[in-house]
Amino acid sequence: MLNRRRWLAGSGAGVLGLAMGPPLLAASNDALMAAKPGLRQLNERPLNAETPAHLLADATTPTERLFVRNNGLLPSAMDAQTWQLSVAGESCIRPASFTIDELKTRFEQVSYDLQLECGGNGRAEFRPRASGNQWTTGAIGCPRWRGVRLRDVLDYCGVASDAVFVAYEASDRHLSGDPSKQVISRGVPLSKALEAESLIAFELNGEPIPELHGAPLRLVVGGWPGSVSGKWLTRLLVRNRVHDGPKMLGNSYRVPCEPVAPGADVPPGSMCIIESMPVKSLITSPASGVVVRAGKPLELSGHAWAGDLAVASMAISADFGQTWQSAELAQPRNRLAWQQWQGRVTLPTTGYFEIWARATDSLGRSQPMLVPGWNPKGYLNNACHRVAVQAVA
Ligand SMILES: Nc1nc2c(c(=O)[nH]1)N[C@H]1C(S)=C(S)[C@@H](COP(=O)(O)O)O[C@H]1N2
Ligand SMILES: [Mo]
Repeated sequence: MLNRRRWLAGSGAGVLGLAMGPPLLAASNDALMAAKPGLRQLNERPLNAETPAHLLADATTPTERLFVRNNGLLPSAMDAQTWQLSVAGESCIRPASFTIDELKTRFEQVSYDLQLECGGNGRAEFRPRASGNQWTTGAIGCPRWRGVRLRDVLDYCGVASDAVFVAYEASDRHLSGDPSKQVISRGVPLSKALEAESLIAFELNGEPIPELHGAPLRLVVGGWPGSVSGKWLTRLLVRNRVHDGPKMLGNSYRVPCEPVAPGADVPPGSMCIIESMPVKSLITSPASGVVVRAGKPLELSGHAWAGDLAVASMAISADFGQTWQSAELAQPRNRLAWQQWQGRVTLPTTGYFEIWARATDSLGRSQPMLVPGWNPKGYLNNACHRVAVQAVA
């Protein structure tokens, strides 16, 4: 990491460390990724990594298997003892500031499994190609978060009647090195912010949130693109207009308001902010490429999720979609947590097969087989997941 090189260069002089106290440096990429065995690193700066489907079998995603999406560089300090969260904005009646201890003692603590999916998950399949991280299927997870409700903190500070949006600011560092530039500052309409599951979180899977995932405090707003779940949260803004921070405008996390032909030029005025993520599913077992027995039952399993909605049914096919059968689908642990499904197929002959899985949401909308709705930045690809299996005698 550039930062580490700078530090090493500085420490050669011998005085920097003494003059400035202990180095408040984020760990190197190698050290951070050592805690993520099996993840596929997409780039170095910023650091991004996705999880192969067969490593996502757990109902509650372990931290070591949660994908990583950064738009900038980690903050230089992430100390839970001294961290402050301030609440302000045009429509905040009583601006305030809280330490993490104050948040923990003043407000009820709650814990939910909440799915976190990058809006660009599946981007690699768009043609013409969309720029950005070439995520395949692995920018999704559903770990357990613990924190306080965003709405309780907003109630405490008072939300004026003209409030329409709640946005976050964070302390990660811009790639340009310019300290006056924010990496990302996004938000959600007030109604989403006030949902019971929208959290200001300080724990991930029972531990303090680790550096990569937003230590020591982050927002978690399940069911919407991951980019609204601000990591390294320093400030909340109650806004009287749609938030206009970095990555709210242009093609960022926005899609054409009406469908466009692949490759079309879309004027900014015709782009709409992404809200709920669409229905989607994963096959976590078997892993793609496995060799199985022909004529013997093959157990299938995975997860399905549908943004703000629930998944109503799950179908599987082992013959390229010519016939489908329904899979068993469990209830979510809580609203906005993905649901587990299980099925079984018997491959009739030896040879190459694919298992396809298709979820349908509570409004009757199913995943498409092919990449849907081309958009300039390649968001919202919820095409069915397919895995390859080779059946042998
Ligand atoms: N401050 C800050 N928050 C952020 C980001 C970021 O770059 N900086 N990335 C966002 C995006 S695009 C996603 S998909 C999620 C990823 O969260 P994770 O790295 O914990 O998986 O964090 C969101 N929150
Ligand atoms: Mo994202």
